[in-house]
Amino acid sequence: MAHETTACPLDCYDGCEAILEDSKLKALKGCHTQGFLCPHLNHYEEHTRIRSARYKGEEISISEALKLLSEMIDENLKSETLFYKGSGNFALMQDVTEHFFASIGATLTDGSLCDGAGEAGIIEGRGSNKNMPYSEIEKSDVVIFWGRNPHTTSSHLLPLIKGKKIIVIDPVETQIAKMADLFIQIRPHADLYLAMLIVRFLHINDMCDEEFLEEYASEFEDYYELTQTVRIKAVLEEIGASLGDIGQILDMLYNKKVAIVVGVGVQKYSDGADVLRAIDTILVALGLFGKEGCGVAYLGNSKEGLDTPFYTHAKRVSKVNTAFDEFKTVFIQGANPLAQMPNTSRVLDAIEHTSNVVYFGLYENETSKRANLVIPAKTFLEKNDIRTSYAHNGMMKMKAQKESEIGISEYELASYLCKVYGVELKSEEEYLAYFANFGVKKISGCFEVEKRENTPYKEGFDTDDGEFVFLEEFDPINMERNGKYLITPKSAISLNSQFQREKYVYLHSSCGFKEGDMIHISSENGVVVLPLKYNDALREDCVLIYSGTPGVNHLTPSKHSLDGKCAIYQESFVTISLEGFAK
Ligand SMILES: Nc1nc2c(c(=O)[nH]1)N[C@H]1C(S)=C(S)[C@@H](COP(=O)(O)OP(=O)(O)OC[C@H]3O[C@@H](n4cnc5c(=O)[nH]c(N)nc54)[C@H](O)[C@@H]3O)O[C@H]1N2
Ligand SMILES: Nc1nc2c(c(=O)[nH]1)N[C@H]1C(S)=C(S)[C@@H](COP(=O)(O)OP(=O)(O)OC[C@H]3O[C@@H](n4cnc5c(=O)[nH]c(N)nc54)[C@H](O)[C@@H]3O)O[C@H]1N2
Ligand code: SF4
Ligand SMILES: [Mo]
Repeated sequence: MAHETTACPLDCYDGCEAILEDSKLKALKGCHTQGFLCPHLNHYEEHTRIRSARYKGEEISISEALKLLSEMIDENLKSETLFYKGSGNFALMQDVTEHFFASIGATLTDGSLCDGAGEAGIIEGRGSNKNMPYSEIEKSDVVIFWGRNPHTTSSHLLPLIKGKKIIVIDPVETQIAKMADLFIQIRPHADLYLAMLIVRFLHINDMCDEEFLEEYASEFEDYYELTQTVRIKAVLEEIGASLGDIGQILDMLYNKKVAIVVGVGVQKYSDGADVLRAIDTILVALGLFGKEGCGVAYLGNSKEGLDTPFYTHAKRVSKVNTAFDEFKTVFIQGANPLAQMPNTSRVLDAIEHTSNVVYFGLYENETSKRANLVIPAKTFLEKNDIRTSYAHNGMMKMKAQKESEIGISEYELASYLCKVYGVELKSEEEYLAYFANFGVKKISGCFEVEKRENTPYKEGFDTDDGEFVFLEEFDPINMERNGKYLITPKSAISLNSQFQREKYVYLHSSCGFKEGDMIHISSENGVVVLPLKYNDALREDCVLIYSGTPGVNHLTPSKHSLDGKCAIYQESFVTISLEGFAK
């Protein structure tokens, strides 16, 4: 019997559609998936999940867990309960719990561990963050992968870029860098300068689209002046690019349909917003916004074009540096803050001083281990939902594929709590239908979010006067190295801290240490000790520890980006030594 399909719920650009057949997850082919899934979903059901609820280490039933949860909420002022949600499951019904907590006056979060700095920069320039979808990247001639690793994080883009000219700008020689027509192994945190210099040379070489600039970006001359403050020769030498590289970039971009595909690596810094704005400016100079096959593909807002049926008004604290111990009860859903928030020792100290820590998730991890109440969730295969993506315009229904005795869905949990506290809640079907209404079936037969455009900004930008707002000043990048750069990109075997976790530190083989040596890595925030593996795809001035590696965030600061309230994981330098020989 043919049954209805679901979609991968993970925090990933691709948002693949799938179906469970003969106990195996299979990809759909056609709308938003090219007939294959990635290792995460191919092995999804092999990962050991939490099977039962527990309180202070003792196994309890789900109904006992729910009762305990409501008692915890009752113990204190409602604002002393914090609802903290991560991105373990990206589907839309996941917010139904937020509806409950907001409705009773609990505290929620804002800010971002992910793409918030870059998004802020995009909004400052364009007035909104409307993304270039995959279907448009497919129409481009040239694709620049700027701090984005598609083989690991967006593999469904790869079939769409066959035959195109590829430029890669990354401190790591990634798989896509090996295939590229041009690869710039840039020094980390130097992208702002490179983006500014590209625009400067576009202008010098009369390659700018003057008509476009006059109509949609009339302050361009001022920006050009700003780019003149970057010293060409000295800066290029420092950042790992040459005049020849810039010349090649200009040749490859001129008169072409250009897609700049940007990831989160470039903006894990205090000035991350400026970086995205400066990258945008390259396409502004070329007049390529609002044109077919052209644009910047970053992480769009996955909820773009939708309204929420849920109550969301609440007092909020930042996700980056929340002081958990300022709350009596902390309810953590779909997240592992003890591994993924920056500055782990600070987070750990706060969690240990919080009376009630509730973990609602699928897997055991640092956070579940320290929670007094653990509630197992249902997997996406066992519940109904619907999702959208931050990289394409699809809307994917997620029909439950099987039943299970284990866990409770977000809707069931919210529905229990709403009943206890007299909060209004509609039926699950009504919410799902509400979301589905923002979708429309296209001629292709695929469902898409109706209000999203394939080529946004056709009639100018979404700023007050329709013009692009240029960067007017920037903080000069500190070219002094106080140690090595820490880069923490995504791993192919984990989805942040879900699934198989990495456990090594990676250094260039010229580092002076042996593979397998226990390396002591320290920053002003803390220390982690990890065994060494060589990776000659790295620059010699970089230390790579994948996101999700236990302990990595002992090294990272709990500060915010200047704009966008975003974590700045790569802002601090690290020093390395052999364990036992640390100063
Ligand atoms: N397999 C897998 N897929 C994932 C995830 C995962 O954990 N595993 N996580 C998901 C999530 S939450 C997100 S946000 C996305 C992120 O998707 P991506 O942005 O593609 O992921 P990253 O690996 O963080 O960064 C991409 C590249 O940026 C480079 N980079 C780091 N610092 C700099 C810099 O200063 N300048 C430049 N130019 N490049 C730099 C890194 O070397 C890396 O190759 O991936 C999603 N997909
Ligand atoms: N150093 C460093 N740190 C980083 C990053 C980095 O690049 N470097 N990346 C940052 C980024 S981009 C992100 S997005 C964050 C991600 O950080 P988190 O949002 O904390 O993500 P995960 O570590 O993947 O944890 C997700 C949890 O969700 C649970 N889960 C999965 N599915 C469901 C479900 O259906 N229901 C419920 N209730 N729970 C579920 C799983 O048990 C899992 O433990 O990490 C950030 N941390
Ligand atoms: S590529 Fe992304 S959306 Fe597709 S199956 Fe893998 S994790 Fe899920
Ligand atoms: Mo993310």
